[in-house]
Amino acid sequence: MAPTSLDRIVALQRNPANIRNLCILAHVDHGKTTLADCLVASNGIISNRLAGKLRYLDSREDEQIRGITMKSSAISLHHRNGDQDYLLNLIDSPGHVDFSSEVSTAVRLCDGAIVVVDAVEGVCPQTQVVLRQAWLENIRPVLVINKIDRLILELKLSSQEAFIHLQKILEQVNAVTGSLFTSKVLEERAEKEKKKKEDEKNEKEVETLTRDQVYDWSAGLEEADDSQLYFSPDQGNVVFASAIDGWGFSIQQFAHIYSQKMGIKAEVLLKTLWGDYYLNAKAKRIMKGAQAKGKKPLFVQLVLDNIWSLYDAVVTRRDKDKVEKVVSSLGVKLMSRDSRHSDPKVLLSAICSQWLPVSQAVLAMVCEKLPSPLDITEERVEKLMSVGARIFESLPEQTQELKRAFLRCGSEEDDPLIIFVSKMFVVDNKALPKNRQRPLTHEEIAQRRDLARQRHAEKLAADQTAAENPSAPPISGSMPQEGQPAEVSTAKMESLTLNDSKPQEEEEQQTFMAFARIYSGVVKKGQRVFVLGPKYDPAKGLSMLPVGCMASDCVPEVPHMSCCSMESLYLLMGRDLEELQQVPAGNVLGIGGLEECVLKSATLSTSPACPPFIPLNMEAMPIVRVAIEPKHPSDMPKLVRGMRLLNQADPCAEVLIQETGEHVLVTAGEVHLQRCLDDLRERFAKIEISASKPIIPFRETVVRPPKVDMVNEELGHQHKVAIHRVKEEAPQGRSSDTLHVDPSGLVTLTTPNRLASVSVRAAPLPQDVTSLLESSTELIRTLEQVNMSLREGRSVDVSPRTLEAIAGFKAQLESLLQGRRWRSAVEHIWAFGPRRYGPNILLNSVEGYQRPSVWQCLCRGGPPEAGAQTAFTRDLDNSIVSGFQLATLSGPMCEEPLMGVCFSLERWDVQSSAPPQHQDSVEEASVSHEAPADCKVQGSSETPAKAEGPVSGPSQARRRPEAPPPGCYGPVSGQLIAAMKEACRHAFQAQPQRLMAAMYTCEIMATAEVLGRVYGVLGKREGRVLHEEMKEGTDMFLIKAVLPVAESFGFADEIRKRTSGLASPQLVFSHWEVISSDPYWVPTTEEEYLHFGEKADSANQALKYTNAVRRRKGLYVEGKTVEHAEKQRTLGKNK
Ligand SMILES: Nc1nc2c(ncn2[C@@H]2O[C@H](COP(=O)(O)OP(=O)(O)OP(=O)(O)O)[C@@H](O)[C@H]2O)c(=O)[nH]1
Ligand SMILES: [Mg+2]
Repeated sequence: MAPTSLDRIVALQRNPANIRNLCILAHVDHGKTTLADCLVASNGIISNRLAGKLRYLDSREDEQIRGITMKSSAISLHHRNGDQDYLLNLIDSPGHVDFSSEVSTAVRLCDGAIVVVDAVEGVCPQTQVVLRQAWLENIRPVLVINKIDRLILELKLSSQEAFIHLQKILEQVNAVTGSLFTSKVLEERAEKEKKKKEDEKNEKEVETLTRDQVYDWSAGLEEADDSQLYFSPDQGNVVFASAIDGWGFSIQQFAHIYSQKMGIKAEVLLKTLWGDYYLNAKAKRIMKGAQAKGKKPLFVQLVLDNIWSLYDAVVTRRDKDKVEKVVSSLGVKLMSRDSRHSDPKVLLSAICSQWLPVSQAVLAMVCEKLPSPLDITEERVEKLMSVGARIFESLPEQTQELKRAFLRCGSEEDDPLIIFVSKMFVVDNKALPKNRQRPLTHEEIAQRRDLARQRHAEKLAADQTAAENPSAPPISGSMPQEGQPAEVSTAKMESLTLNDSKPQEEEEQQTFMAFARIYSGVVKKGQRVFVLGPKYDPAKGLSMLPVGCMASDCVPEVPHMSCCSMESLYLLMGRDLEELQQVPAGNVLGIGGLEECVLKSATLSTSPACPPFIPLNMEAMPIVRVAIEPKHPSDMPKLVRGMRLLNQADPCAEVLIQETGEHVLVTAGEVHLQRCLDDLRERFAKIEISASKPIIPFRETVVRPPKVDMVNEELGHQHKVAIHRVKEEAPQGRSSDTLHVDPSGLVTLTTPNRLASVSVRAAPLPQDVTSLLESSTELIRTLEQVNMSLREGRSVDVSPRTLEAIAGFKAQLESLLQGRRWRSAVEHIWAFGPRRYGPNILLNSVEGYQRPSVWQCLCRGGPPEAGAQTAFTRDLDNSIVSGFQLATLSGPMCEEPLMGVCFSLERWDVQSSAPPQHQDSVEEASVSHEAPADCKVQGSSETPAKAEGPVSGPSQARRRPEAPPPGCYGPVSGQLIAAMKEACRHAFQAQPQRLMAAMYTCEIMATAEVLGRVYGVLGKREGRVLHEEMKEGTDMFLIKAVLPVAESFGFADEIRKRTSGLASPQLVFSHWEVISSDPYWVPTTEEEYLHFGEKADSANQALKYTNAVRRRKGLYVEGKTVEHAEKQRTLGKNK
């Protein structure tokens, strides 16, 4: 079949009812790209023979070498289904966890998805993730159960066993969607209740929002329609396939075949083919209860048995006669080279791909079951348009009107243009249509043929003359031919050769391309549009811009908005691009020339009323960091540029410059890191680079004092030991009367000018609270934003859903923080940190100090009344928070962020003016040399780049009443920040300190033979097996384990090597775990001396990690000196 012409595709683009935007999603290696190959082959872009082997959409070299997909790429296909022509914009996505951000970028642009599941492996971790992603984006999935051939050839299941196995897989998939659906229905139900309640409240105006509500949980589930939701072959949303052998079918096809053969109605067959029905041959009737009566189910008898016997004849027994019979009964035509081929699989796929072509089955399902761009639901549009905590109804009216444009998906001139760019990617300039070698037209071929003949004739003639007249110089081409002078012909040849070769330089360059979807309007080449950043506020834009303002006008400066023109539009065709003049609504396209105004993703529109789309749901968290430097220092500018490009081209990679000046690259995992480094070397920087060892993140925390020592003996005085150390470690030169640590761990610190003092105590938060804080960062961030607005006196519309989430979060915290120690702690939360949303808490335990609660958005009655304290103290509130933020951002052990620590401020004295003896005391205490160090906190030198930092500095200074304190100390607010920070650090050190390590979870599937080796590798790397189970119906074991990130490098490779490639783990970041050993432990008791020796020099894992981090950061590390070194060498004499 010839490839579909560009004109045809352009024509199809204009009919959105027949467009399907879809992506292929699955766990790694379940066969997405192989399936995509089959679909691409159906359009004649690659040959059927190569389908499954070529992996056409894996266009990168490393993708081909490693055999995994690393980026999502799109291709437009044409399919004729019934009497309708369809345009399918297909996006293949990667399945490896490291690249799950690429999946997010693909899912956003689609309306539907093909979820592929391996028939042997079943539902795997990433399958669940992609199903959830599809769900979150409200796109409809269909299912392909792939690799059925493995059930026959590898697992050697009988057709009956395979049927049971397939049913189980279907159940597993449906269980995942079912749980997603249930939680959604319950959520909606809760929201409805909430609305009802609010209405009632408005009427009565008595009840508060936070009151607990009692739901009838089962209600709602019964009413909700879930028939569309589940995968079921009789619904037509499941295809069984073996992409590698090129076959696939839905039960519709078999129902159709057998209704003709057996004279049973197709509808009846459709309902009974998948299920507990059997065929009563005598009565020629379909009966229920196959299992109970021990009969063969219809699906086995009519469908699977055929396939099983085909494999048996062709692959297992190689029975030529039988094959011939089958071939003739199926009406399949075979080429003799296929039937003679030594590999039976070739013959098999030749038969199967004609009998049950997988592309037919899958594409028909896609056309029938997936929605077109016109079917976009109101719910999805509202979700896309409502950024953050805002409710759709609170958007400006003009913005709300755009919803209709989304729903209409119109391509008329007056439809507003709305485009979403989900990622930027690079293409080689070579691949651009303008630089590509276009295929020769017939005339050109004829012309070339003529020229070649002519050259040949000239050469012959020249030879002849040379032979006749040996003295003449043998210049070929100098002989004028009949009717055509020689000069012309050579000139032509030169021009042809010139056309073929491109300038060297151009070949090396890259072009950025935006991966985008157009939701409304029609985009034309050269058109100017507004580029709306994620923080753009349409209300602000509309108020600042004149009415009817266009992107082509000269627009005033609006925050987070810029203008750009669409330089070029492309149809994405896998490895190729085709240039387009305009693209109507509902299509996926590539846009060139946006690299200056779009970093990773953006919303483009001709209307300033358009809101930015909600950010992508990123599943992967960048966690692996490396510092990068060029091999030759002079290449630094190239590296900086290269890293900037890489940052733009990769949705997940982060690039930053650390305080130390190092260029750091943060990636999702080892494979991703490798790809980013390759990209830097070969594409973006084109220099030799060296990368440091991965920088492993740690967290610092405190724990309850241990009850037993290292040899499990009861311990009573450990606490005191810790306090001694704090005193010893107090920085030299600090007068001890500014710092006081009492035996219970309360640290009191006075500012250098003696005007203020703070008393802080640190305590570990319960583990559940820390996990809750960690999983609620988004919510805390929203809470902080709302509080910020309230503080500034602005009112915000917060959606009831967000309010409810905040109330739920508070209730959860209250239920977790129980007991005497935490009494009314939740009410007294002052701040979260670091960065105002981290997993540490600052508590207000100052008697009599009242401040607006962090939960003030929950009480509608406005901020509570201020307490008895002076306005001056409240002005300094911010300094305390900033000090806390700084302290939690980098801890005293190795300057890593804190986690799970609660600091409670128990006393806080501030004198608003200098006491009379102030000057004297300063001199007496001789702390003046310290002041600069403390003042520094205000500047940027001690403030890590990312910290929101001492935001209060200047503003506090302005607000500060009365005379400033003596110049050498700087403003009170600044000193307070430093004092608070130091107090927190000392309070932290007064408790038993521990390091926390980042942990991966990994699921490894392995056969029984290699199980032992897998355990070996896990054990060596400090991994812990959580559970192990046998996968039903297979001889595979599924092992779930946790592994410290610090030990994970090379883990996947080692496992693969040790098991000869039979097991390959996927590492996903899961949580932080306290390393139980104390890094500062020294033997104290007699037993400990006995057990560990005087120097206790057996490996202390925590100390090893701490020292490694300190060394990397250039901090002081206590080194071991060799006390008694002896030369071990024996010097030979007279040698
Ligand atoms: N036996 C069998 N193997 C298959 C089938 N389909 C794909 N494979 C093999 O499975 C492996 C992975 O196939 P891919 O198509 O690259 O898988 P993928 O889902 O695209 O993988 P990622 O993109 O890396 O997530 C390849 O070795 C294929 O040959 C099938 O139907 N049967
Ligand atoms: Mg792939």
